[in-house]
Formats: sequence, structure tokens, C-alpha cells
Amino acid sequence: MTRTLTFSTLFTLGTLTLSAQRLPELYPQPHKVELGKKIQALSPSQLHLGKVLDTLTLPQIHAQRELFTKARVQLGLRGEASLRAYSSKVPNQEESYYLQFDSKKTILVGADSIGLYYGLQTLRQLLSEERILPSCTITDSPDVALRGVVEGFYGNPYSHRDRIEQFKFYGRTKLNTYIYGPKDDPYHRERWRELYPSEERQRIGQLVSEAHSRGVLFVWAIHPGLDIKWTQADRDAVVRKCEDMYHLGVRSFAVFFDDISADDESAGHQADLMNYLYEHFQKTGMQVSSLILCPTQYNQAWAKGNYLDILGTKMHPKIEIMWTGKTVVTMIDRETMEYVNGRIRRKGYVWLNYPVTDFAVDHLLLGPMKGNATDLTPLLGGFVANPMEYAEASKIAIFSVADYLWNMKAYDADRAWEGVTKELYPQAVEEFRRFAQDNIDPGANGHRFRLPGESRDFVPYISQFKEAYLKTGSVPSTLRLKLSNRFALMGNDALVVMASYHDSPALTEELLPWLQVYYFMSMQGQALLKMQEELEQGNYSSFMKLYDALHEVEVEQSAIRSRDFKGSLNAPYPKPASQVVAPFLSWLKRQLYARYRKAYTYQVDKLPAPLVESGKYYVKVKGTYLTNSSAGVQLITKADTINPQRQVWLIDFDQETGRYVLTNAQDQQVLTSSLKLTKSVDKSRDSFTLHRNESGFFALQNAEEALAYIWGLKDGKLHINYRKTPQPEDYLFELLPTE
Ligand code: 14T
Repeated sequence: MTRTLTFSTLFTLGTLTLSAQRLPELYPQPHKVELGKKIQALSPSQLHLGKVLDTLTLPQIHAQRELFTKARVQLGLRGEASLRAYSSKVPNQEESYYLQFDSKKTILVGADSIGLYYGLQTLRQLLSEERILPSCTITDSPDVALRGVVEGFYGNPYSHRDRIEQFKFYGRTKLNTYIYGPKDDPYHRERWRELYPSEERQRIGQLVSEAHSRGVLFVWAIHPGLDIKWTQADRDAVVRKCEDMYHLGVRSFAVFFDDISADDESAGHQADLMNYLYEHFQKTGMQVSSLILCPTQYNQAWAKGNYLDILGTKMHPKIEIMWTGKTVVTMIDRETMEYVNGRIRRKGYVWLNYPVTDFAVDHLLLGPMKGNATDLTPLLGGFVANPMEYAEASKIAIFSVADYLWNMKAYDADRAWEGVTKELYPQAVEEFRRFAQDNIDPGANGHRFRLPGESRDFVPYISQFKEAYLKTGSVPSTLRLKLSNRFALMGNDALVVMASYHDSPALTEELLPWLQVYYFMSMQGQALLKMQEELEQGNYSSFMKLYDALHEVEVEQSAIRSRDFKGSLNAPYPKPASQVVAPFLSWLKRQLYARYRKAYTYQVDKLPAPLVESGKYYVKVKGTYLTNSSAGVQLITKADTINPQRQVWLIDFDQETGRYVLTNAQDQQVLTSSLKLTKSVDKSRDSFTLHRNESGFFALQNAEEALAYIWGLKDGKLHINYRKTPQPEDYLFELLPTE
């Protein structure tokens, strides 16, 4: 008895000491943390200060002297007389700080006012919960000098409120740069010569001071590339616009020349304009702190001729040059930075196209940010991320970028993701995390930018289910139940996140269409698994009843839209969980419907049928035959009487992909997405989606994994139309059974 007691007492003391010696997770991760021996419970004045620090702006620091004194915090800038003893402890670098946290007295010294502000952000995290903390000293400084966000996407620009919330968030996460360049602000791009109307001017002025009050440099960008002439008049127009912004407090400018065409000659013109601006600011005594160019050849895949070298040699070395890496949408590696730095003769300023989704507006990118090299510090002039048009949802990635840029070597993508998800939905952490795990990958897109690892905890259930089903035609009920429970949890998660609206109202509103679709997918999953069970047991009428219910869910789901933008390439139908879960649902539907069709006739016409029965067909386009000829696959006017098989195609519905495979009867080769023939078939590419119109004509669409474009006709030849939904004129194909 006595023994046990002693043991458990020791045990308790042991854990107490252990937990007391831990600090809360700090974001971004500080460079150097040393734990002291003393432990302390936070005092009420310390906790109160923690709350105040949550909303503090730079100019307010001074006014809070009293609160600091009460919480026994002495703070100031390096060099101040009373803090001289600590001066040497502050790293000799801009925005650094030294924090010595102790119950008796806390010292905070900033290398400059931003460093001090950042030290307060760290202190805020120490004081954020009622707990016992060890004394500690933190010595900290950023890895990358310019860190932040470029609002540089196509689509709905951020609202005024979004932007103000963003600046608060940047201050908290130690990001110091915001570049204003929304493609669809007319005064940024299309009507760049015109000055902002007075209301807009006022709003921008307000944004500038909000940003600056959080230590965030507001950079205003102009995009004159669509129609600029290299004349004095247009140079003056750029200057006039910048000066107008200068009067609103803007002290930093960028000029974007992306998404236009440019050759070596344009490089000279662009460099001239930039130098002209640079010199103008100097001559007129404007206090401009930085000038940035986004070049036309902004990524390695597009680098041609001497364009980048011309910028490198001609443009004033203080002017920054932006760079998206190896391609337009990609994570950044060391090689591409070494490449560009050599050519532009300065350190490239990264424009990271993540988590932007203007090329995949039906997706949200809520996963951990992985894939950027962690040895880039010496190679970077600056680094900004281009977010989604969903400002709040982008915070997951932005928080991660902030952590990464502050301390690259220590960056841990999962740690950052855990930190920010907890902050966004403190009342529904696990529910939100599971939802976010199902929204990682942008799906098939023109940039071929894919992110693996979605729906990690669905994967084992789904693969076991498929394996059992394909092998034996049936599924053990325990396995079915596990998967069904997982789908039920998914629906619950959607509801709990919706109900946690008050944790993050603006975010919940952004997510709502995705949460709704997510909920319906959960219903579909559960219904389909039940249908599979009924079918296995031969209960065809219960199967059909469930099918009716499922169909109602499908109809409701298909009515859900997310934010739209005129002229957007993609339709705004939210597609959560598109990497693993959605394909599984479609797969299971095809399997079940095909099996039902084989075995039963009861109400069978309700089930969606394949558009084309598998069989042999002539494929005709405006009277010509699709032919496997010696010159490749062609449209030929005449029927081939010598080798008729060359015009015969076996059209087969593929259960796995839900698309059609076209095999030529002459040589058994399969038609590819570039309308060539192949022997080594990969159905994820070499298969087509068919669409049928009311007159029975078909449109032909490439597979999802390739660029899912529609085939059209130009000068009597088949060619790719760069669209993903067929227009009336795309219904060109007739499929005529050969017998
Ligand atoms: F300036 C650049 F660094 C840049 O990335 N420009 C645009 C950017 O505004 C957009 O948000 C981003 C992602 O879509 O990509 C660039 O825009 C493109 C790039 C393309 F390759 C638009 C169409 C493209 F085909």
C-alpha cells in the first residue's frame, strides 16, 4: 500500500516536471530556444498581456507601457540605455529580437521596431494559455528578408475586409510583405493608365496604413503589359499612377509583365521602363523602399533567347526580379534558383504559385505545404506566395509559408499544418483536419500540378474493399462496415465544422459549398455500400429503393455552386476529396449498375446506362471515316474496300475509368489522346469520355489525366479545342455499328 502510494506520487511529480519544461509550440519556429531551470505559473497580468498582444499594432506598443510593467516585461530597441546589457545578444540582422522570459523579469530587445514587434508575437504565444512554463531565452531572426503574399491570381479579388484580416494574420506570423496585384482589378491591369476613383483611393489608403501598422510592407503593382507602348506618354502614365499611390502612403512598387508575349527586344524595353522609374523616384526624392519586376519569362520552362540576361545586365541591380521556378505552378528547388540567379545577376524573388487555384477553381488546397527546398536562404531576394481567391482558406498555406521562410531548416510541414488548423477551428480541430486531409490535391489541371497524399485514412479501407470485390465479387461485412463508418464520420465532420461557424465565421462561409458537397458524398458512400450489400444478397428491390435515395442526393449535390467569376476557365462545382474518395464512388456506381443490369430487369431503365454498347463501329465525321492509314490516323472520304478493318473500331466501356477505349480492328492498337495508335496501353490516358447530343451525335473528350480537352474539326482535320465542356459544334462523331 505504502509502496504503491510512493510510486504514484513520484510518478505524478515526474510528469509535472516534464510538462513544465516544455514550451508551447511556437510558430514560426524560433532559431534558438534555451530552456532555463526555473518554472512558473503565469500570473493574471501576464495572461492579460497575452490577450492584449493578440490585437496589438506597431504604433500601439508604446501606449501599453503600463501593462508591460505589470506583467514585469521590460522591452525596447537595441542600443537603448536601460537595455545596453542585452544589446550584444540580439542578432545583427534586421527584424531580429532577443527574448529572456522569466517570472521575475522578462526582457525583450528588438534589433529594430519590427524585430520588437516580432518578439511580442513570440511572447504572445508564450502567454496564450494558462499553464506552467519554464524560464527560457529565445534568440531569433528571419532566414529570408522579404516574406509574404502576392495577391496575384485571376478571379474575384479579395474584399477590403479580407485584406485587413490578412494583414493581421501576416503580423502574427511574422510575414512582412504584401504585394497588391489582383489580375481582375481593372485599375491594376486592363485600365492601368486610369487613376482610381476616389472611393477606391480611400480604401487603398486605409489598406496601406493597416498593413504598415502590422509591420507589413504594402507593395502596389501595376500590370501595363496588355497594351503598353514604349513611348514617353506611357512612361509618364506609369509614373503618374505610382505617384498617386505614393500619396496614399505606398512606398514600394512592382511592375508585372506576366502572361503577355515578349522577346529579347521587349526585355530591353521592360528594363528601360524599370530603370526610368527607379531614377524618377530618386530624382524626385520619393522615399521608395523597393521596386520589383515580374518578367514575362518568369519560369524556367519559358526561358528563351537572351531575355533574362538582358534584364540581368541592363536593369539596375537594386531592382528585384520575380521567378516561379521550373514551371508556372511548382514548388521551388535549389537548381532553378541557381539557374535564374546566374542569368539575372541578382537573387531571384520567388513568386510561389501555391495555394492559388485560379486554374482549378473547383478545388481547395488545404493540405500541408511540402516540396520547397530547405537550403534556399542564400539564394533568395524575397519570397511571396500567390493564394487562392479564398482569403481565409489560404491561411493554412500562408501560415506554412511563414514558418518555412522564417526558419527553413527547422520547417516541418505537418507541424505547421497542425498548428494552423488548431488555430482556425479550436472547437473542431479533428473534424476540420479530416476535412482538410480530403482537400489537398488540385485535381487534373493544365499545369499538371498534382499533390499526392489526399484522404490518407480512406486509402486502406478503399483498397481492401476494391481488392475483395474484384477478386471474389463480394465483400466481408466487417470491411464494408469499417468503410461505411468512415463515410459516416465524413458526414459528421461536415456538420461539426459547419456548426463551429463561430470559431471562424468568414472561413466557414468560404468552405460552405465544399462542406455541403462533402456531406452529400458521405451520404452517397453509405448508400452505395448498403446497395452493394443488398445486391450481394440478391435483394434487387431494396437495391432499387436505395438507388432512388442515392439519386436524390446526386441531384441535390449537383446543384451546389461555389463562387463564380465571369470568364473563368472552370465551372464552380466544388470537388472535395477528388483524389481518392470521389473516384471510388464513381467506380462503385459503375460496378454495381453493370452487375445489376446483368442479373435483373426490375426497374433497370432507371440506372444510368453506358452511352454506347461495347461493339464494333465505324467512326464517321461529316461523312468521312476515321481510318488507321499508313500515314497515321486520318479522316478519309471513301470506305476502304481493300482493308475494311482499318476503319473498324472496337469501342469498349472501361469499368475502371468510366471511359471508352477505342481499338482498331486492323492491328488491335489503341487510340491515344493525340489520336495516334499505341500497343502499350495505359487506360488512364488512352481512353475517352463520350458525350451524346439529342440527334445521336457524339463529342470526343480526352482522358482526365491528360488535358481533358474536346476534339474539334479545323480545315477538314481533327484538332484539339481548348475547352472541357462540348459546344454544340463539337458533336461531330457518328458511331455506326458495323453489323
Ligand atoms: F506572374 C507570374 F508569376 C504568374 O504566376 N502569373 C499568373 C498568375 O497570375 C496566376 O495566378 C498563376 C496561376 O494560374 O499563373 C500565371 O497565370 C497563368 C499562367 C499560365 F501558364 C495563366 C495562364 C497560363 F496558361
